[in-house]
Amino acid sequence: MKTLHLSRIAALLLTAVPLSGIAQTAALPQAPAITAAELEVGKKIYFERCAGCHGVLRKGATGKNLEPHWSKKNADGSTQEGGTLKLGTARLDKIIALGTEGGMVNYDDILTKEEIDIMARYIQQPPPVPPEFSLKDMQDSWKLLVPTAERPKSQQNKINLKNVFAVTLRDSGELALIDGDTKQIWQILKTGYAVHISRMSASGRYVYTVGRDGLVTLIDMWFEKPTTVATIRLGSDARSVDVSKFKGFEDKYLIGGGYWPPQYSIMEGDTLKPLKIVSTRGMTVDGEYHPEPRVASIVASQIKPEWVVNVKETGQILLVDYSDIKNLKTNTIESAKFLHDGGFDASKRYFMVAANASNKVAAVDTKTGKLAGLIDTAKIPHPGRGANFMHPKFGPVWATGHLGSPVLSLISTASDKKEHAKYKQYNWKVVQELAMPGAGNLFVKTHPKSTHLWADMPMNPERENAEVNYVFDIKDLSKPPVRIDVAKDSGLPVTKALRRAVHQEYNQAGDEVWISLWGGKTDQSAIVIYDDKTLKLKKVITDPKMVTPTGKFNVWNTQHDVY
Ligand code: DHE
Repeated sequence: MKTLHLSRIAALLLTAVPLSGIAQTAALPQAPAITAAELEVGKKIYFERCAGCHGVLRKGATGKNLEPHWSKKNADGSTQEGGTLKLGTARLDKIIALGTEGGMVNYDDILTKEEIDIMARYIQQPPPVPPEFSLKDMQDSWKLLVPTAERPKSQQNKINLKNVFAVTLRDSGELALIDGDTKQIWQILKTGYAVHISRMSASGRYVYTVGRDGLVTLIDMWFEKPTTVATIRLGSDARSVDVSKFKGFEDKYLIGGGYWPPQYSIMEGDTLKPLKIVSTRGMTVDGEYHPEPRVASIVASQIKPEWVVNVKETGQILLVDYSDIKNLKTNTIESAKFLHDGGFDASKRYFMVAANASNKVAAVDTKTGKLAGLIDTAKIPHPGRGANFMHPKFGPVWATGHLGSPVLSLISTASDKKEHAKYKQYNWKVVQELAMPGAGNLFVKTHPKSTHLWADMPMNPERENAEVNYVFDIKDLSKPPVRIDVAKDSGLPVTKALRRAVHQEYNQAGDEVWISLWGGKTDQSAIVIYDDKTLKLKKVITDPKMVTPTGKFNVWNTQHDVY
């Protein structure tokens, strides 16, 4: 058996992620041998790299079930059995190193051979169960660094806040705030481990970020320099936050969605003081109990005092009414399992959410509180927030890309406008699939002022695909898309690690597109900016601190759901 060098183990265990409370269950005698130190390494790597797709309890979601042994009843009454023990170390080694056609990415450029071997043996052991996280735990983790009374009463800087971009620096656990007008880095702030998304307060003053370690950071942009004014933990693993946006509730509440424990938490918007936790454990749409239904995307309605909370494993979409937190009213909408990311349609009445491993998109009518449509799509839809535009033939459509299929799907969305009545026949159907050169797309984007639809493919294993974007002409979708080599345009040297061109974001004016180059863990990288009309390179923002940039959130567009 290969052993891992001790200093490497020590380095791996130096972590900001609060894993110490996760007790490892007893080793399985029939599983391959693993030392106590290797178990700790496996636990850390699993949490950081695998839990997002496979679940903490390894019951599977976007990724496959990774329990040592599982059995399930098929519809015809037969029983199917499987598990990591059955696959064995050699096969698991290969899957982890090289990935699979099913969408599992290769880890041979991220993990060492020894680490891959540890992981192949680690996942044949039973999953350790992390501790729960109560309101008291949230309270204890809460740091109000600058009380509201000590904050500025007006904006103390000359920055055009509406055009600021909050940029995730994934592996450095930081957030860069970039002035979209001058394209200068305004400030880089420490945030949680692998900070995931940023959302803006309804007023546009505050930025909220959430990290994979469950840490929420509240940044006030009214100071001369952006300042972290409060932090709190939601648990040990989280992905989503949003604010209360309805009139009268601006900047009042924040909601955070937990992966572990599976629950959502409501906090005061301007202080992060914890107010309430609601568990999402319960029954799937198929009527089976699930112990780990994680909270995926959350979005704030602008037409009601409600959040749309998408519960991944159960396929239940919750409309949570925040007008009375003490007597919380929740409307539960049945859709399809494995809910993940999504965004509003152009009218902002319908929320479109991917049920990714079910190959479906659900459309929620936030006005009536009902499911408007459940649309079959190509494999593994992954929209980000999606892209809305007028299709020359089918009227208003919302677009999603696919992680598992080389197409973009255009779904017709309903509209109250009289002149759109003729498109009703197409509503909640995939009206067109646009061919992409491969699978592995994560994000698509357009803007109401644009005639372009941008699509990335960062999870495609080929360098020539992962490092580029494709741009479709919305006025003539029969034209082949234009290939934009983002990595090449950055002017940065070619590195061993892929420089994945990921996530597009428009500036406030809607005439520039910003794309991140997600490079190696320590490589200097860049944000590459294009003129949306001419598709010509406009500017490269690079800096020694620009390491692993991924998601970017323009204040105005995020605040107003413009995409
Ligand atoms: Fe994300 C959004 C979960 C991996 C970049 N990601 C989301 C959302 C969820 C989610 C639930 C929706 C939040 C919302 O709208 O409220 N992401 C997960 C995972 O579980 C997964 C698959 C694995 C994991 O371990 O986290 C995962 N995500 C990634 C990445 O590896 C990405 C590409 C790079 C990174 O920074 O980690 C990544 N996810 C993003 C981005 C968004 C996002 C940029 C927001 C898109 C937007 O435009 O709103």
